[in-house]
Amino acid sequence: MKMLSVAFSIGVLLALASGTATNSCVAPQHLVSKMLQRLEESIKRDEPPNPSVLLAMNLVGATNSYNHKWLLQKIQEEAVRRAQQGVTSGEVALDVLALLSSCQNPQHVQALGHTINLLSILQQKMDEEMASLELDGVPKTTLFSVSLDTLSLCLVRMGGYQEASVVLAKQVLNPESHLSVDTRAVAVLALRCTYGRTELGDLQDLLREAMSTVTNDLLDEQEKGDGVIGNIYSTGLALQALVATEKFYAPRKWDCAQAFSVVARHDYQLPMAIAQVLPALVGRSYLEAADLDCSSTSMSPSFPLSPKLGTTKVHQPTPITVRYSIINKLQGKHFSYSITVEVPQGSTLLKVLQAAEEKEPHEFSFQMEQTSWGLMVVSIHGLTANADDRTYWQFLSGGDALQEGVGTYKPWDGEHIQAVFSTY
Ligand code: B12
Repeated sequence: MKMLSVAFSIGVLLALASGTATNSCVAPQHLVSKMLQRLEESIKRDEPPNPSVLLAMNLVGATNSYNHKWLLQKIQEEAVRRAQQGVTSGEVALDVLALLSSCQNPQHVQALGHTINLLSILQQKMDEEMASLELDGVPKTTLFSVSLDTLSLCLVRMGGYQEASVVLAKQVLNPESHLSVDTRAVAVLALRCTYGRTELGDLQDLLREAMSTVTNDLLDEQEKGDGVIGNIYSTGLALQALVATEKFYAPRKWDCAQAFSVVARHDYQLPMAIAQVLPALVGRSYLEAADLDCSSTSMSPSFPLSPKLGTTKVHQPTPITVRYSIINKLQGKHFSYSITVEVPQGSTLLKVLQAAEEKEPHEFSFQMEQTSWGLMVVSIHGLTANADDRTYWQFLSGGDALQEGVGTYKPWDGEHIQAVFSTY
């Protein structure tokens, strides 16, 4: 059943890709199928619905499953629920992109007996981001989210996106900004949208310069990284940016085959990571979220979302020793504690944190929150990260920031992991 649905989705995908994709860069079909299947299997009825997953499925044309329908409905319900509780600008923007790509009107989101206007909420959130940028030089959340906001508002042609694009363009052009590849990539998608919607010569010049600078930097990074742009998890968004901006780095050519082969070699597991890279594999990007053809109404057979049958491992893996330190030299009463724990080989970093807490609960207590990328550590030793202060718990090994969170990173024997209270 499951294979049938995926096969059907791929059929739709290929039909769409051959009919509409303008970019010659399309990854091998088996890679796209594998990633799509993983993405569809990640949809769990007992977990919060992820708008980035729906957006990616729509962009590759995998829209005709009951799974898809279920996800859309849950995202609408969650949007209504969150509108009453409090939500960040980026969260609203991702909901808007997911709904637009499902051919739903974000101005009338109906669920749970209420109707909300997501666009007016987004507009208001964007105003708050811009006010903060003007006052403090930093947004209320992050420039990553402001880029998502700008892209969403631009796609629906709602006010505010041109001013925001000017800010984003200046930020990406400022070498002092030190923006991550992920942020620069989403900013480029937003700028590309605005570029296509403005007649103002000065604005076009600024946007062209910003897009050309960033995309050439991304291509340089790809050359330097043998196909990887930034790290393996930022590569997805970077590929989307390159898909959408060909004419801004022309006559330079993009070796998309090299980038795709890097993606093919990496065993992506996290739904978010797959959702960010998948659209680029079929020559698409978030820029096309509002241009999709939703006329097809037929449904593929549903496949039951049964839990995977667990394979119980019987052998006991050998233990490894990991040193773990927690350091706060930033706020309140400074502290620094270290501990050495034993965990089975192949354990995630989370196991190390749990073992440390079990051994010395007074020092190594910690708390986590579920997010779209999995479990994020929000508090250690009673010290809690705070978006208003822009503080967070950063994880490092040998002085380098880890590229994965505690739920997936697997420490090696003898490794020293540090959790350092930091600002972003
Ligand atoms: C902004 C950002 C942050 C900010 C979030 C601050 C904030 N209040 O907004 C800060 C600086 C705190 C952060 C921290 C980390 N991040 Co970060 N982050 C991002 C970024 C650039 C954008 C996320 C975002 O805002 N999305 C839009 C909003 C609307 O969606 P959202 O679902 O609500 O976003 C939330 C989650 O993304 C969550 N989050 C952010 N980063 C991470 C990382 C992990 C592992 C988890 C579980 C959650 C999480 O915070 C967001 C706000 O609440 C992404 C890039 C990307 N490609 O997605 C990287 C990214 C998600 N982060 C990453 C990493 C590795 C980390 C750290 C582990 C780095 C480190 N060495 O310490 C830490 C988390 C450590 C911990 N305490 O558990 C990786 C994750 C890769 C992976 N395989 O898991 C990414 C993909 C960057 C990359 N290319 O390497 N991050």
